Amino acid sequence: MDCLFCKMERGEIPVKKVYEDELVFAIEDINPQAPTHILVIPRKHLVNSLDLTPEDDLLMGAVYRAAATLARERGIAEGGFRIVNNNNANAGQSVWHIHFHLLGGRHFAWPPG
Ligand code: D5M
Repeated sequence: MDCLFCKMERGEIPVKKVYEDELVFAIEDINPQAPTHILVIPRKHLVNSLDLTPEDDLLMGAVYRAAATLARERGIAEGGFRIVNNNNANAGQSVWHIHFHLLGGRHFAWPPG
């Protein structure tokens, strides 16, 4: 499949995985928007949250637990962090394989831009 994150998952594009387990892996974002900006990526190819089915409930738990583990490892847990998932055009989704941005290390405004 011609999908950037699937190619990373299969090892066809070399990338440093900063976390991995059976269900997800994580990489540094190429265009960081905060001092910590990591992408938590399900191994399974789903386009975005609209593709989720009940069989992905375990996967979503793995995503959030991986993000929390990474937040603690990077020292951003107590200060505060965001987990962001962009879905479709208005949200700015640019890679069509579901992924979750872990952002931290600075203050974030609300509402988001
Ligand atoms: O987020 C897609 C994110 O993917 C965006 O923040 C850039 C990142 N990206 C794109 N290509 C790469 C590579 N090769 N390595 C690391 N990060 C990458 P979205 O929510 O779809 O806009």
